[in-house]
Amino acid sequence: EERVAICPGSFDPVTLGHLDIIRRSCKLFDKVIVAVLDNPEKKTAFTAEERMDMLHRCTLNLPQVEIDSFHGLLAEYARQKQAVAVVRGLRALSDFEYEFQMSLTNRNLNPNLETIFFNTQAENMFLSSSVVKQIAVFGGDISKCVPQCIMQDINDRIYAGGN
Ligand code: COD
Repeated sequence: EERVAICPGSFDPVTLGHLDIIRRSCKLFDKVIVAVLDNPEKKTAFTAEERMDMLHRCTLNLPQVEIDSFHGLLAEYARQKQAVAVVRGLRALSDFEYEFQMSLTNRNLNPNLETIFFNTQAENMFLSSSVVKQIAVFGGDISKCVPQCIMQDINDRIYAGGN
């Protein structure tokens, strides 16, 4: 039977930190659904469609990956997809409390759902979508933060000196 995992997130935009977690999930699961939270109340730099399109372009080399979006509860979405696990990344101790609470909540809502954590690679320790946006707004170099294929999308949208 096919073992499905979900990598949920905002991916606003996807970074090399996200891609590392996605790639490593592919080693453990038959199918990895990268699920973009589509929450109109949450202000994002990119629409859900744009975030999915960037994810798609960055994961063409990973045949097990499927890009999707979801709204509402992750536990419910996981049930629909018959996923056995949610995969999350942990950067620092500061990620722990939020992640711990989220995993307990998700398991209360869906007892069949396990959350597993991958520790970050040292070079991605301080990398987040927010950091990428902060660098890009001032025209800084984001080439160590995101894949080449989406750099233009980010600079076009974020760089304050652009048009
Ligand atoms: N290194 C390693 N991992 C990283 C790095 C990095 N540099 N950067 C990000 N990651 C990991 C994150 O730890 C996370 O696991 C994943 O990549 C996605 O990150 P983000 O920041 O894009 O995603 P979040 O944290 O905004 O996603 C939150 C959810 C959308 C999963 C959450 O809000 C949710 O499930 N919402 C739906 C409502 C719900 O079900 N709520 C109940 C649960 S409390």
